[in-house]
Amino acid sequence: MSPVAVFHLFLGLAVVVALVFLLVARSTRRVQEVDYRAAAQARKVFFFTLTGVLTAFLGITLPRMPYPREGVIPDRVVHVVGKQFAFAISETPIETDAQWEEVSSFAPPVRIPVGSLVEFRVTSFDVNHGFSVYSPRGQLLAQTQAMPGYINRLRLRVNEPGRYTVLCLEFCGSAHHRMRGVFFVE
Ligand SMILES: [Cu+2]
Repeated sequence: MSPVAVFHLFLGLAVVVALVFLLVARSTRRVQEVDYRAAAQARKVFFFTLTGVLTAFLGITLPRMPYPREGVIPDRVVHVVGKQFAFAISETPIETDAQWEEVSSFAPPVRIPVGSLVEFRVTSFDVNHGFSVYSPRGQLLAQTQAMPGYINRLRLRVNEPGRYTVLCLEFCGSAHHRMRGVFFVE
């Protein structure tokens, strides 16, 4: 689903929620007899339905978590370091500010064979950043935090060839909106 479609879906749902609130607010103007037994019954049905729906969602989504699993070896390891206001993305570790400068400003973008399972090892040299990967069609595929002092591992199988964009999803300062990176899948 494209980001614009998601935004429209959100707008539609927001209108529905606002209408429900309005209806409830209006309904409180009239005094009504309340059947407490029926209300308790409805609450029970609501509780069990909600629990069922949430359990089903957990069952469907938990196995798709993009975190490393025992015994699965990634095809490629890509090192990512965020720093105000760019990402350095490289297949060799980035350990110093000089290396970060070199990689983020001059190194050619990383190229990954299509279909690879990539493990991104993500960290930051200054403040918290958000590391998010967008497909060539602009879909948000996965994201994790880039945190100073930690290496967060994010795994992603890249099945679509093209130019992938990395954006920062954590407000990190004045030029946060310009903070981006790129890699290619081919
Ligand atoms: Cu940022």
